Amino acid sequence: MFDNLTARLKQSFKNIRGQGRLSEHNIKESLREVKKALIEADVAYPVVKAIIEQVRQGAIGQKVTESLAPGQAFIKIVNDTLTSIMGENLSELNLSTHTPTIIMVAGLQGSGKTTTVAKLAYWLKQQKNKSVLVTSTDIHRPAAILQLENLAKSIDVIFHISNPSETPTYIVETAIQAARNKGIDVVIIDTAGRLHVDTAMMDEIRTIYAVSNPIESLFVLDSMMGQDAVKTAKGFNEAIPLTGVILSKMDGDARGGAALSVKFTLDKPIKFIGSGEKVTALEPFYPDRIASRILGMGDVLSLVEEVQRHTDQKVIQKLNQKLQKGKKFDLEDFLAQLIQMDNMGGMEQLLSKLPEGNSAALLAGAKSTLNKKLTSQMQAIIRSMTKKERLFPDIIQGSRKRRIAGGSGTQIQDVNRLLKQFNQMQKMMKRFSKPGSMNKLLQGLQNPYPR
Ligand SMILES: Nc1nc2c(ncn2[C@@H]2O[C@H](COP(=O)(O)OP(=O)(O)OP(=O)(O)O)[C@@H](O)[C@H]2O)c(=O)[nH]1
Ligand SMILES: [Mg+2]
Repeated sequence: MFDNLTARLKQSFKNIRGQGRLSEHNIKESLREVKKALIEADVAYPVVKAIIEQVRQGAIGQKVTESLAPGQAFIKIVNDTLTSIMGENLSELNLSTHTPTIIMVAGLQGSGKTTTVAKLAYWLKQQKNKSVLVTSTDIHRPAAILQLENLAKSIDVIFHISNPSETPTYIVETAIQAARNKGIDVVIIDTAGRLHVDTAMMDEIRTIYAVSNPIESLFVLDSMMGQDAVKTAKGFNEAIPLTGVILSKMDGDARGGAALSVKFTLDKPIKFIGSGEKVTALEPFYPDRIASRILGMGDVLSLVEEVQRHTDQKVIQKLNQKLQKGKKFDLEDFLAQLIQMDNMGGMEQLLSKLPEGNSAALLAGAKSTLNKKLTSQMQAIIRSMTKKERLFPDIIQGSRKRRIAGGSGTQIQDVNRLLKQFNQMQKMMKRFSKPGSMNKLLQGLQNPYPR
């Protein structure tokens, strides 16, 4: 996410290093670079202009601050500007209505609406402790209703069954009635995808809006489509009053255009971002954290939150106690860690949130080797070991290796690589088991601007 933009912006900051203080003159070159980077990232032109102007004003008006070097001061100004252009603060989902709270999603074909309905239902259930009912008014695409039904089943959320022979009005009315009868907190309504803003489909979505009278009408915007999608959102907003946007597919090579353009162009907040096909891949949109991600400073807060949300604290505590007692990290522990990583959507996604710097460098090596496919392969290898082998990895030699490779459908080299990675992990764990070392790691994370 944002890789290109991040790299380009970094380049632009280089020019300011070593300057005495910020001035109209010495920021000129950097501003030009920032502008180029934003345009390349497919940010809408009026937004680019607004950002550049705001950064310029901020830089010139900058008092000489003792604590920040000019380069850092400039980065901070860009950071603050990007944050404000994206809406400054988290825009929360409005749940403060009489139950059931009605939420509807709309958007272009294939933008990720149905997936997002499931993600949102799961998020409401997990994070807000809400009971949720979902229903589909997509009577146009065969299998659309079944798709939602399967997703609902997978997250154990109530699915209100509908049928292509029914009208959207009937579906919405019966779904809301069912939710009332069952005392459900939130109803989420999926709608059919629209190829473009055509009259018949727009009439249909207007009807669905009128019948359901939702407190939240959310536009699911495929971030890979960039600022074009933002324009379409404007068209939708003329048909039904949108209350916010969910950016989907932020895990792809979205260049940042959509994230930076939505609030300014549409004057609607981004409420969530989706970053994967799994139902867990949804997070609230914090403009400040995203700005930090864009600037390559990582996103420590989301990272910490995500780790807490997905890790089994008991497993961690057990491991900590074990290490504190001076016991060795073994392959059983390694397996437990790999499983946790999977729960977190893979190492890759997690590490993308780390700031660059000392501690990230330490993990950068891991990033290249620990992709998702590999973690499941690694798990398979460990599962093919005997208990004794897991506890005393040193005994894994020639014939054992061959047996393990055979059992896990891998090659001897794969087993060797896993053992090597395990050794590295064991060393790292040894370092972290010393009192105070964890604090040091955290300090590294909290100082994204090493001088
Ligand atoms: N990588 C990635 N894929 C996503 C994300 N959200 C949705 N998808 C994928 O995008 C495709 C379309 O998703 P759907 O949820 O069916 O989209 P839709 O808007 O309901 O599509 P229609 O109902 O046909 O208009 C599916 O293959 C999803 O798995 C995301 O955040 N990241
Ligand atoms: Mg759909």
